[in-house]
Amino acid sequence: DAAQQETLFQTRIDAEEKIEPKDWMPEKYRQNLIRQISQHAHSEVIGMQPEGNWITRAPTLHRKCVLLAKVQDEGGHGLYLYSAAETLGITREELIEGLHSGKAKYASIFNYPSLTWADMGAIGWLVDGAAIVNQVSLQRTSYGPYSRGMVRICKEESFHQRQGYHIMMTLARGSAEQKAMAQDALDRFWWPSLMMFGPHDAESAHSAQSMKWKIKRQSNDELRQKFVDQSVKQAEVIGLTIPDPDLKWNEERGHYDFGEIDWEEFTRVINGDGMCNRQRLAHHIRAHEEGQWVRDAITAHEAKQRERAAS
Ligand code: FAQ
Repeated sequence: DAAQQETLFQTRIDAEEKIEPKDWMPEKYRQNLIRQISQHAHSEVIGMQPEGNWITRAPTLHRKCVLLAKVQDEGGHGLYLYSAAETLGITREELIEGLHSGKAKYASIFNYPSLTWADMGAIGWLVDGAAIVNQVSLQRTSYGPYSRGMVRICKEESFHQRQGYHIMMTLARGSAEQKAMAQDALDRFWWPSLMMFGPHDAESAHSAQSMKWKIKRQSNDELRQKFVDQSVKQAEVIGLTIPDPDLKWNEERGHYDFGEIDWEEFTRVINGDGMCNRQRLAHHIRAHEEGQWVRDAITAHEAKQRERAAS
């Protein structure tokens, strides 16, 4: 019966077995995974916009090639993740509909504008940096297709992080104006990057169950702390200052203490009222509508192939 199946399922999870698409799973496990993976996929795809904004204005041909490749990678990550979500019995159309209707979320960070070239540095360094900390942990998630997707995504993401850090390093070593531009990007992206890890553990609606099912392997606060600890040294090396007067090494804890996130801003942005929420969604809807003829052409081509194979 159902209770027995649930116990057996938890035994498999506790034994570190991966759950595969055709295995029995509790309905809430399935729904929670669809929510998290779809949010993750939408983030990758919406995340192409802030950087896409700078491809035509990259300062050198080399930087342009790198940025172009990076943005394409994010689109690819979105596709792996949509495929992983589809193995749970939801269609691509339903997933996109969830994004367009506002039912499904995507990472709050992509609702902040990219104002200068230095933002390409800050996004790669901090946003991809935060994404990696989270995704390295998710490589061990209990759902097989998600876990395997994360392994590949992490490899690409670490290159993204380094290209961003390299932009910041170059600007920080440049003229006074360039260094100021890098500092300004850090000032604007620091706090939103910390918000990427989600609410405090005590406030996190899904954490307890997701940790039990090993969908999540480390908590929001644990991962955020890890990110802060690694970023402090990286900022020091390039001579930039993290905009947090409360940031201080805590010998006893063996970690940096840091200031409180503006949770009112966080709530506002995840509920649709950030600086760029409307623009990001409108852009996605327009691109999706403009791409309808491609989907129609593929469907027509497939139908023709099937017809030919049958005759
Ligand atoms: N933004 O109970 P929790 C990338 C939502 S990296 C928006 O703690 P959970 C790469 C949460 O979904 C970014 N919504 O939830 C890239 C839930 O929503 P509900 C993508 C947020 O799931 C780099 C509610 O609040 N990475 O794209 C945020 O246990 C550069 C309650 O929160 C991932 O998605 C937020 N920051 O923990 C691309 C990683 N935080 O139920 C381009 C996978 C929370 O109300 C350029 N996801 N929410 O609909 C996760 O690890 C988890 O879902 C967390 C949240 C940790 C994000």
